[in-house]
Amino acid sequence: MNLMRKLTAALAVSVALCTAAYAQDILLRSSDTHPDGYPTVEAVKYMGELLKERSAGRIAVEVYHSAQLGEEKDTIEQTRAGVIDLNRVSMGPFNGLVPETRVVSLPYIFRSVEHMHKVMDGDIGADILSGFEAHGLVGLAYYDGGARSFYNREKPINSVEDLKGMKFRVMQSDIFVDMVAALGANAVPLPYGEVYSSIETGVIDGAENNFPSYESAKHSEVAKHYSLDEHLIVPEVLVMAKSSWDKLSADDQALVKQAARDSVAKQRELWAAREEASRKMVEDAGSQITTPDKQPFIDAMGPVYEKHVTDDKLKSLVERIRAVQ
Ligand code: GTR
Repeated sequence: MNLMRKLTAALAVSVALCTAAYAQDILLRSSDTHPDGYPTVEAVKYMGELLKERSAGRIAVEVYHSAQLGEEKDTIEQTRAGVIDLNRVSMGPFNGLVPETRVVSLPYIFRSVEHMHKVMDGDIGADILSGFEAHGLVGLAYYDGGARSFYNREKPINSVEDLKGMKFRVMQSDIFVDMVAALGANAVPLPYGEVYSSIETGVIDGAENNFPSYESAKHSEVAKHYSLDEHLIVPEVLVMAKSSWDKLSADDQALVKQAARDSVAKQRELWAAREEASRKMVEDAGSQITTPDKQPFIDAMGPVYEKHVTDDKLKSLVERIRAVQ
């Protein structure tokens, strides 16, 4: 009887342990440079809600917004090291690491946001996403980042000539440095968090970004001239640490991938609304928007393509992207 009781107790403990192991929460920590409420931050939160619901509470996502975990270049390294599980970043800062991301960082590679969607939602997008795997990351989904244009504290920009000799901050990638040089201006690669004070103190004349970043990072307070030249349409990407991914069961991996995919439509919806709202906000606060003829800007990009589109893989990606109607 005594033995029976002991056996039953032992069984109860192991059942409890198994259940505990099964019910154990998986917490995925996610990084974003943008403030709370920004479309990318909200989209990853939404993905977290979907995951929680679909895993019956086992998997949760915690979003650390406002660069709480660091600037993008650093968080990319921390994600590769598995310290951060998820990271929502621009494709730009990946240029030195993941060669496939270079093609979407070429100026005027996309004719429009619709063209970018078609490309990224199809085979080419899938090929680029799989390029992250060799670098300790799993590419989960693309988000919208709209079009990026130049803004500055000095004067309205109506032509390429107006940019001559000016100093602009760019994301940390050699392609963007050469892009600015091709326009006759000077590029200063800096982390996002240093842009406001660098413009304010006159270390640089301006930067380049979409309306929601220009507005939410308050660059619009210190650089009132925004010129809609739309030289870059760089998608945002959501990546996961390969080591965090490998810890998940195949079923949970599928849940994560699907929730990420399902957050894309939500992000696009939030993005469209925020782009319009941000533009209105900065205009109301006194920003002057000019709309220069884009063709001379496009024509000036020849040297950037000549220098950076050299290997066959990139050449074929450029051709494939251009062929998408
Ligand atoms: C934003 C982008 C960020 C960051 C930033 C920058 O548009 O969403 O991920 O790359 O630009 O310019 O550093």
